Amino acid sequence: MKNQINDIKNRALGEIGKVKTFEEVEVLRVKYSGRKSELTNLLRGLKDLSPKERKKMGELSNQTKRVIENELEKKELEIKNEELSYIDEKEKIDVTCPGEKLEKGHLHPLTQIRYDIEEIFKSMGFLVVDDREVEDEFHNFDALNIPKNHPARDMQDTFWLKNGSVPRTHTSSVQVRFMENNKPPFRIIVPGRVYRNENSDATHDYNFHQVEGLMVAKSGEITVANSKSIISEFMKGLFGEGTKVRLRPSYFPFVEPGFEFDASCPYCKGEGCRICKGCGWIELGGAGMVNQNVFTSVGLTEDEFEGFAFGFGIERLAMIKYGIDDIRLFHAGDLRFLEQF
Ligand code: FA5
Repeated sequence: MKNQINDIKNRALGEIGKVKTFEEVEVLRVKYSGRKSELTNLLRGLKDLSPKERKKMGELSNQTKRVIENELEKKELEIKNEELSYIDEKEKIDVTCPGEKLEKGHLHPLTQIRYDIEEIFKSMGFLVVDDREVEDEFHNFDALNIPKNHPARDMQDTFWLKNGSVPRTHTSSVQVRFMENNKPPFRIIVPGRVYRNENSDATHDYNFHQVEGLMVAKSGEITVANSKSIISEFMKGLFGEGTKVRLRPSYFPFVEPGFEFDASCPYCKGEGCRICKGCGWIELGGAGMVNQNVFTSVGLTEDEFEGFAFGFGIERLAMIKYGIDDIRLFHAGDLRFLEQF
């Protein structure tokens, strides 16, 4: 029996040495120290031994059981420590390490400048409005005193849709819609996307943004001087206090008189540089006193009201503000460009 007990002990210790998980330890506990273990079975034969031998074997088996149980407990502790040091290693936080930089997106430069423009005009009491991008011929052309077959239509190359609609060529169409539904006095700006059937180059795109404006009141209450002062305030707000504005006579069918607006170049302050092509001034958009034909086409009585309108290209304003020399960069989706804003 002594040999059998020693054999059980040696096998148990050998197997305990090899296990790696709590589950395996549990299997060995049942096998070597449980109520149905080999050792317990063997002890059933004690009754057949002499009293002296029974006592010796009893003691040896108890001692063996304790050794096996001790080994099982040691093994359990060992597995537990291994698990803890693995967790320690894996989840270790080095508080001295620099944190990971999170990539944060931001507004597109055209959206940023549009918000700036809106803020400047809102501070002068203007309302920001917009409407549909696909227009009918009446709102994009006819109501703006651009009759059919009039050469003025060629000034704005148009994408014509099969059903006769047009992706708006300017946001003046929204001003027509606004006047149809609102009686003067009012002052509005219309920032929005426009479309023109033309080739793109460094300063032209076929899809760009405009901010057009309209201020209307009773006849005699608004003059060209008002328009110059509002537009000067806008330019100073956008490009800085020192910015000067000049008007040049020009022609747009929806205004009379009409003019074009130039701002003094914010880079060379009028001295002449690469951005302003040496002339000290940058052409930014058109303006003028609203032609009375426009008022009558939206149902307002001729000569009852007067007002001024203006229209600028938002990309062009952004190019000047940020010193960008190619308009196509705005829509190219190149992160190296966009991340600079
Ligand atoms: C107009 O669209 C007029 N509706 C503006 C206006 C309103 C004049 C009220 C008078 C009174 P124009 O076609 O010039 O005008 O366009 C206005 C501005 O849009 C231009 O000065 C320019 O800044 C910008 N622009 C015009 N064409 C393009 C283009 N292809 N790409 C980028 N910007 C353009």
